[in-house]
Amino acid sequence: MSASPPVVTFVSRNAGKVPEVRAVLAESGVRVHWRKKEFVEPQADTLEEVVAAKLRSVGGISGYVLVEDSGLFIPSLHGFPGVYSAHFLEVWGFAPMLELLRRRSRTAYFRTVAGLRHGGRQWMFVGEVHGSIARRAVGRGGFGYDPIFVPNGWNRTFAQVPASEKDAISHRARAVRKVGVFLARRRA
Ligand code: ITT
Repeated sequence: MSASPPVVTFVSRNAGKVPEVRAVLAESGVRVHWRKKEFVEPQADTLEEVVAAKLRSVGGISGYVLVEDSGLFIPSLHGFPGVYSAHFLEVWGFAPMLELLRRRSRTAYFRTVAGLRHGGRQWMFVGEVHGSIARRAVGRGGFGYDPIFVPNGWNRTFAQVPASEKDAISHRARAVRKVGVFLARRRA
């Protein structure tokens, strides 16, 4: 049995991810220390490859280290923006996507791959939430694509609900919740 891991260092440049990761890991009694870092992301086809590169670059940090990579995937746009989600939003905003989807299926999903590292060992955990792209951006909560993503069974975007409602079902929460369960089992 391994020693108790009460703290995980979460490495990311994205302040919006931090309260979500914190709230979800708190469910398993795990505390989160945020280390702000800008990753040099590789040109990669999958979130898993990006996470593997992120995990390599945090090798010098002791204890449990968590990274994650997320993307919005739209099947009618052949999975775009996917691994390019951050770049696309920074450069173009929502407008071209909303325009492209005027005559295409609005079905979409968010996917997160969370990577956990401890010494020389590492693990990956995946979470997804499926839904559709709204006709226009609505709501002020969350970050990134939250104002245009409506989960299946909802009539509101992620940006229109309290954080706890997003954290109940989101891609990130689903992946990170698996991390919490994994860490709790290792402590048991
Ligand atoms: P890292 O330092 O953790 O890499 P990042 O902002 O570059 O932070 P990602 O590459 O994982 O993060 O995320 C890609 C983009 O996808 C991100 O910048 C957001 O625009 C969007 N995104 C990710 N998770 C989201 C969420 O829960 N809600 C809305 N948009 C999200």
